[in-house]
Amino acid sequence: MKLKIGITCYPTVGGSGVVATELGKLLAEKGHEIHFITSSMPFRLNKMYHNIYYHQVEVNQYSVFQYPPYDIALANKMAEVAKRENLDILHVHYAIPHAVCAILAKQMAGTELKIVTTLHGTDITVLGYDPSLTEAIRFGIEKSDAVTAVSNALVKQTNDLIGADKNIQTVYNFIDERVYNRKDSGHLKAEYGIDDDEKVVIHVSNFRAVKRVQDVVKVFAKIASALPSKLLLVGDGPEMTVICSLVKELGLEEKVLFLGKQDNLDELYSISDIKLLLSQKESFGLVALEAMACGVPCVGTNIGGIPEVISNNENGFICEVGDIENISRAAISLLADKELHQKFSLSSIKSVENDFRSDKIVQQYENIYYEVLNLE
Ligand code: GMT
Repeated sequence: MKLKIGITCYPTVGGSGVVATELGKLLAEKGHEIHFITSSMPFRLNKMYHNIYYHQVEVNQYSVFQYPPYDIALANKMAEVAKRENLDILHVHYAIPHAVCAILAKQMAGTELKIVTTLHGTDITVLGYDPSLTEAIRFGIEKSDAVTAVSNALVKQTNDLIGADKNIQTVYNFIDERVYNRKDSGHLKAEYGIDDDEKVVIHVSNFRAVKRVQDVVKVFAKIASALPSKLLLVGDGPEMTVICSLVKELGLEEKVLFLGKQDNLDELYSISDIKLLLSQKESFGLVALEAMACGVPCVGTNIGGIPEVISNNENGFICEVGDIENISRAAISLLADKELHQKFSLSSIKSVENDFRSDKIVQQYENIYYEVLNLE
């Protein structure tokens, strides 16, 4: 049976926005009717689909309110769309504010709408500095009809911190394998002025402090003193100024390319030899999965969901957060050993195919929808 599904996410926020949008697209390709209810057009919604609709949440600034009422405007829009379009499911990404808004919307609409909430880790990160939101997160989780989290680590962390009376199931993130595969983009390497014999190290993030981009630069300094290499820094964010200073201080200006925000990451991964994801918090690490799908082995930190994505010594290396020496050693050993690199590269692609295939993950979400609707 084809369903009418509403999806709410932060459309421009990194991984969660990407996963929510890609899921909507793939569900639409399977014949479901998809209604994005978001504050702006999801940035990956870059193609026309006859069965994808976009409902913009408008938040007005009133002089009497100190803060614009985004949550109420969203709940109102959710209720309006749910009633008018007769939605079966509202799939929201983040417990706060989205699950809480969905619960309010359901009451406003007075329909049989079912709410599925996916946790991406941000709720838990928020809780780390603002425990005053615990009750709201618990409420959002407990009142949802089904709750998923993007890794086993996040399920555990949520249970430990929130202790909600709800079974939270892991549904891993996925990539669109039609986009993320290794391509021949050798010309790019030359265009960036990277020599054939130089190894390419890549890091992609929103440059928040939790991503520890300084560690990436420090590790790269060691790699560059051992092997001819270049570092591609992709993305932008609050740490950028500090990173630029560090690159200068370490005398790496000629070896580090600041590429800013980029869309066609598959092409950049296709000229890369290794990826560094050295975060101190990461509930999944979608960027690692994207790189692995393009045959780029990753070195990641031993936190959150990263070890569920990167298998230590099989398709990459897992090291402790901030352990610059060991991370550098692991990266250099991989870059210097052609055979090992080839083995890890193929194994990365295989792991994405086996465990994170889009059709498998989309089916898991569909099963959850049918289950809450009693349509099994
Ligand atoms: O990491 C960020 O800064 C963005 C954040 C988000 O909300 O998109 O990413 C979270 O969700 C992604 C998709 O599930 C995960 O791949 C990231 O690991 C997770 N980030 C953190 O847990 C810090």
